[in-house]
Amino acid sequence: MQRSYPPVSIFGVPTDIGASKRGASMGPEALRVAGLVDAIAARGVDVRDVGDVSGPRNPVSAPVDGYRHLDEVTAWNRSVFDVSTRELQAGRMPILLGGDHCLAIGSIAAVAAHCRSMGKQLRVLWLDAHADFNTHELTPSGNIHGMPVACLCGMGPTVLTGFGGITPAISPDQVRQIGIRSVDPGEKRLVQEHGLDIYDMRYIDEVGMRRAMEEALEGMDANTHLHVSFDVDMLDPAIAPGTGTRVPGGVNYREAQLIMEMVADSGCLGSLDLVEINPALDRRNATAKLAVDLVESLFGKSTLMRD
Ligand code: NNH
Ligand code: MN
Ligand code: MN
Ligand code: MN
Repeated sequence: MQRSYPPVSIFGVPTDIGASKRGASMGPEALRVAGLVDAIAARGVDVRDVGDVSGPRNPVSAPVDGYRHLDEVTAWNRSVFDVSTRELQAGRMPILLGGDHCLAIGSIAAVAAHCRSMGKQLRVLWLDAHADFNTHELTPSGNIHGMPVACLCGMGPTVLTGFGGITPAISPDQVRQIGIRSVDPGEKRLVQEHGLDIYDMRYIDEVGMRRAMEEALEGMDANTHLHVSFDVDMLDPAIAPGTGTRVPGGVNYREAQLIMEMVADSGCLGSLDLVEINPALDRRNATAKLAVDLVESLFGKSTLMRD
């Protein structure tokens, strides 16, 4: 089956404002240097790099009321929301090059608003070692990159929960999480309370990635917009060392390829975040190169058999 993809717009968001380790701000250039744009173009997709958005510098300050850098996180996400909305309205698929994962608040709020206006169903596939479901009361770090899913579900400061005009932007039943293996104690309770659909590493070990992904993609149809939010720390640190919060026991190379191939086969991919690549911690850009390989599979560079 030959799939066709809508035109794609890539934009960089060079900040590490939601993390406490510096360096994810260099992620967009690392992905460009690894050949992301040419790799997508080679799949026959109309792809344009629209450049970087700008925002405040990282003041490296301590958390206030459980939030580190709330004003700056808000400013960056406002820009992300605006660019994502502009590209979606132009009929293009936005690909966000982070940057840390707090930026998914703006990108997914934009996608959710767009889906509402188009009468589309939204499904969010959250690929991560972490659930990112902390609140300012529960967070052990104050880092807002540990809070985006909670903010999108309406639990967070009003400056971060209202981007699309409707709060909450999404509900927990639209989210599927894959690769999870580090959830903080308070966060764990909140995740259970809200019934978040989590395919953690234990589950993947037991049933295999194929079945986990079949379940995660279940119920989608031609009217579904699938947003993939890919935090590279989902991957095992042995193959993806360039990230700020490494957790052992992650997704291996073939499992990661299978995730992307199954998303490609769904035909529903509508938008993508590529976040948490930290070149300062990487080995010769290996993590960015791996992310580019995986994106090729997301755009259908899969097996010989199925094309
Ligand atoms: N759960 C931790 C926190 O909230 C770590 C979050 N770090 C991430 N999330 N990279 O994906 O501080
Ligand atoms: Mn994350
Ligand atoms: Mn993570
Ligand atoms: Mn409160």
